[in-house]
Amino acid sequence: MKFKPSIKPYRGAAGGWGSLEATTRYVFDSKQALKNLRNLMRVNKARGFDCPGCAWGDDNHSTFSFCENGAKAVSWEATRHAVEPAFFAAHSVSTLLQQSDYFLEYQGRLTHPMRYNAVTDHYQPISWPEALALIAQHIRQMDNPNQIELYTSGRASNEASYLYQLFGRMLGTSNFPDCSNMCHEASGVGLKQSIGVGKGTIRMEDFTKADAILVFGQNPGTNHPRMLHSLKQAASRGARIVSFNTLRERGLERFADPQNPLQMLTPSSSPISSAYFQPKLGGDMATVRGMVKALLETHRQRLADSQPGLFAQTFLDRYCVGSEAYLAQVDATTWQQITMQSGLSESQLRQAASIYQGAERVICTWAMGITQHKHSVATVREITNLQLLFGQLGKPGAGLCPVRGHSNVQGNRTMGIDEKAPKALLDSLEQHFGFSPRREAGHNTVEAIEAMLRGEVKVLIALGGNLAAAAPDTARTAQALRCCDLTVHISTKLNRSHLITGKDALILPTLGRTELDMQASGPQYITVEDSFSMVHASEGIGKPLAETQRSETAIVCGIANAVLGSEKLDWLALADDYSLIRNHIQATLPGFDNFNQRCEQPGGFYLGNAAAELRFATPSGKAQFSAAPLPDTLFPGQMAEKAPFILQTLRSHDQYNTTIYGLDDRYRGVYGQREVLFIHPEDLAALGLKDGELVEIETLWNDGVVRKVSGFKLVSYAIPRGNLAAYYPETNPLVPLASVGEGTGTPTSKSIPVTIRRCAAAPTLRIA
Ligand SMILES: Nc1nc2c(c(=O)[nH]1)N[C@H]1C(S)=C(S)[C@@H](COP(=O)(O)OP(=O)(O)OC[C@H]3O[C@@H](n4cnc5c(=O)[nH]c(N)nc54)[C@H](O)[C@@H]3O)O[C@H]1N2
Ligand SMILES: Nc1nc2c(c(=O)[nH]1)N[C@H]1C(S)=C(S)[C@@H](COP(=O)(O)OP(=O)(O)OC[C@H]3O[C@@H](n4cnc5c(=O)[nH]c(N)nc54)[C@H](O)[C@@H]3O)O[C@H]1N2
Ligand SMILES: [Mo]
Repeated sequence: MKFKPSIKPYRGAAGGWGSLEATTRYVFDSKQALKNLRNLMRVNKARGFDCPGCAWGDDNHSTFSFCENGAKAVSWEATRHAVEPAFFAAHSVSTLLQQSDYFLEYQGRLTHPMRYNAVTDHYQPISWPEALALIAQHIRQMDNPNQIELYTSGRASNEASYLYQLFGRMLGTSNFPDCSNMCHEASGVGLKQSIGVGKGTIRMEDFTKADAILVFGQNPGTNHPRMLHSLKQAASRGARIVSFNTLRERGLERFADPQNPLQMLTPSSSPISSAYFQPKLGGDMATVRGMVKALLETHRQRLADSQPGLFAQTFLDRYCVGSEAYLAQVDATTWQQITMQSGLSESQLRQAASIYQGAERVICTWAMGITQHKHSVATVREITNLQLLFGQLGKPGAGLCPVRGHSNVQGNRTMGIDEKAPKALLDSLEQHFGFSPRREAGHNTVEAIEAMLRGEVKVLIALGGNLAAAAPDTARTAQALRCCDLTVHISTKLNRSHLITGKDALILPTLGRTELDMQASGPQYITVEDSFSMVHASEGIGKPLAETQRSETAIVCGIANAVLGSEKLDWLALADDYSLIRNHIQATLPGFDNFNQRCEQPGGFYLGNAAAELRFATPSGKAQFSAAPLPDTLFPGQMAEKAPFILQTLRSHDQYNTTIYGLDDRYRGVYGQREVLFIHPEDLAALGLKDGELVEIETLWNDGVVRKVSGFKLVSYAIPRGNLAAYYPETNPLVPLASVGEGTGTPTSKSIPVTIRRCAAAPTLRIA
């Protein structure tokens, strides 16, 4: 890693030599080079483990299919560095709090269960039986079951997360805040309202058949690098790829394939996008509205000329309701509103519309640029409206594709990690296990933090993740964690959440996905579900670093057994043999028939998607157009109108959420630093500021709380005027807890009204 900070434009393509070089650097830098390579070769194969990187699917074709960022994720987990009791004896919690997120995780893997001692301010070792007994004791002291919050991060397996929610429901709560609440919640909510199922409708092979692929608010070059292969293959057979992104992202512009040696030998790279539009932050609903307005005009013109219209009329008549009301709303939306909100010109929108019109089969994909706004549900539904008008559902090469983040976040929801679980799931659990689960909705992530702040939460258990750094409003989140009587983190690596403790606190060290999971009945595999509803087995091979580490599944069973005993369910027997857990899953969830047998299938099995078969589980039984007007204001808060800038918080190339692998963001030309602020050069000039100057960023909000970070270096960038971008989690102190998406509760991490001013101070550690 280079420590000397510099900014220099990246001239290469995404994914090419630069990428392979960085990958090999990560693999060979590690003391475990050979083991890592062996692991990589098995990543995402029929046998072997599922890549703990992103939730993209597997094509099972190329023999060495891994990406640079998957390699980082695997190497990071496979480190032989250990954070042992001696480490905690040497460092107090207060001194560790002064360290960066990069430093904390870099120390290595957690090996022993540890309990915080408030008197000495150090973590001390505790045995597993004592740790589990302590959890049970705290839970028994609660006045009611809703004083517990059970957080989940999306890496947990199907088996562990199923038992985790079952434990919580048997205890009597439905408080299951999870990372998805901060991520793709809007996709789930919006799609459910429109098409009756909260998941994507396409399968991976649809990318080989699409004529056009529209990519909204997503940076696949960094966050879903294997998606670049699908995009590149599509582009090279002539499909049109249209990118809508506030920033110019290298990975969406050009791509060279590290799996394709011939291409690597030439300096050229394939263009990915045939058109690249840069809407303003939050401008995508207006963008799609503009495309539909242009298409509607052509449609009407055609009908007037006695030609067949553009829209899929038979499809609309048979499968949809509400298209008339929607088109009336499109008529009522003026070009002026559209161009103002989208930041794109009428001619750009007409160009996008004409590409759409020219394609027989269209896929729309999206990620956080769509879901982390105030009006994200409305935007997801607007994209769905467009697809419905053209009947782009229920046929090969077409459909809707929210590209998920964490590798098993979709599986977690399927397994019942859901604070608003569907009735069918609760009925089925009730019937199979013979208890009455709570029917009222529980807390999502922001509600959980608010409940902690009110002093209503006694116990927080986190199955993975790093709530302290990932959640918004860092200072308030820290205060919230400190209000708990007991915080428990089931983790692979040391992170900030371990250092901001409840009155009592435990760290429980767990195995990672790449490691051998040996239980009483022999080695175990777990299962995961990708963004394409494919469920497949994942079996680790690496030797665990310490015998004191336990699998997530075993830890969840241990907690449940300590709290609930074995009368209703023999939790420990389930931990001995995960196939028994899969039998329960099969008995209670649709689509999992012959679950254990089907795990043997290379590539796994498809869970199915009713909407993709044109069956719509909506109140009308049909796909429902949304007729929402464009929002009056795009941004949250009463002061947004006056804000000179809107800031989005996003990921660099060298990070996995709150895990910081390094300090470079190669495709954006940033090296050796993370505290940068991307800004339009004319905005710089207008403010009388220069590249490289340091600024402080302050949120404009109306609750009297000052939310400010300082020491961010200005970097001119291809970004719309009035928009800014900076990395998360450093900017999470700026996101007000109360600023959440409508109907989702998702923090509006991509639209924070801010002001900036020059500052002299060097960066200071600003977390809690
Ligand atoms: N290597 C790596 N892989 C990851 C992750 C990681 O941190 N590192 N995180 C995982 C997780 S949990 C997730 S959710 C995904 C996240 O995957 P992404 O959604 O790609 O993640 P972000 O970095 O938040 O990038 C948001 C993108 O949307 C654009 N954008 C922001 N706002 C808008 C907008 O209003 N309109 C439009 N059109 N564009 C906008 C930004 O410029 C940026 O390109 O990646 C997953 N994969
Ligand atoms: N401002 C801002 N905030 C955001 C976002 C944003 O774009 N902007 N993005 C949001 C999104 S999309 C997401 S998904 C959340 C992410 O929120 P989280 O999922 O809570 O955070 P991560 O950084 O992914 O969690 C990393 C930690 O997980 C633990 N870990 C890693 N692997 C394993 C494992 O196999 N098992 C277990 N038990 N633990 C493991 C390690 O201890 C590591 O420190 O952040 C959200 N926060
Ligand atoms: Mo995510």
